[in-house]
Amino acid sequence: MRIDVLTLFPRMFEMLNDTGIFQRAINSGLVNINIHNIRDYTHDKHHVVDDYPYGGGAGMLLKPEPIFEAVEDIIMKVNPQESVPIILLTPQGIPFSQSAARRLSKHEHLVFICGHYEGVDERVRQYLVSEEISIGDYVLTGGELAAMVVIDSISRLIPGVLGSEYSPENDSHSFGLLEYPQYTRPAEYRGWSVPEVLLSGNHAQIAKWRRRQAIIRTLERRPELIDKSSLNREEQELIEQTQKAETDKDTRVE
Ligand code: 6GU
Repeated sequence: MRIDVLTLFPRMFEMLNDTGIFQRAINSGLVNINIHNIRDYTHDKHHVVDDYPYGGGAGMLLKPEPIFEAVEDIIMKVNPQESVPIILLTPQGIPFSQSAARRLSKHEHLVFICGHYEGVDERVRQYLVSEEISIGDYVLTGGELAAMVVIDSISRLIPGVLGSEYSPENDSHSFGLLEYPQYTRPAEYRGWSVPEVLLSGNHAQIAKWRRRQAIIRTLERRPELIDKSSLNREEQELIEQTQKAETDKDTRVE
């Protein structure tokens, strides 16, 4: 996969080159990340990238010309025929999700534009960008950290990046539930024991326990995720029982 990032702060992306998964992704040649400074696509002496909003108001906006020229330059050099997602990182975007990560991980080329200041000229959104992504309902100073979050989650889904011993199928969110609790040695630590079933060697029982724990955890922390997963009848009953137990607890007179 080739990833191009347009930013006013290229140095923020230096950490991608010398950390964990990324080093592996980059060294293996599976992911090729190119960082471009938007300022390099200006033509004036002072390399101006922003300007005042028409109609007045606080803050500055990113000008359209350097962004259009940077994206066009990248696309023309790489493969003018291919349709490449041009992604703007902005708090106004569609909330990012594991399913969006899976969809984007199937592309051979992605372009990310990191928004800054108070925003970007609307024509960038209308005539250049193919989708807008937000990483959550809070405001960051710029799109750079968001771009790194999105790039990390996409890269780890590319076959080979995580190594063969790891498979992303069991990750939280990948089947619509949070991940079940996990334990490693020792079997007892400070008097806290690992659940008996995990030591039993009974794989069917273990799988059942894990599924149950994943459901309970999701119900407690992220009940809105539950509808999205496909549950069998036994699991539906488990949810009803758990919800009933919660209701009984809430209404009990102490
Ligand atoms: Cl993508 N950008 C900015 N500036 N703030 C955000 C965001 C993106 N996602 C959540 N907050």
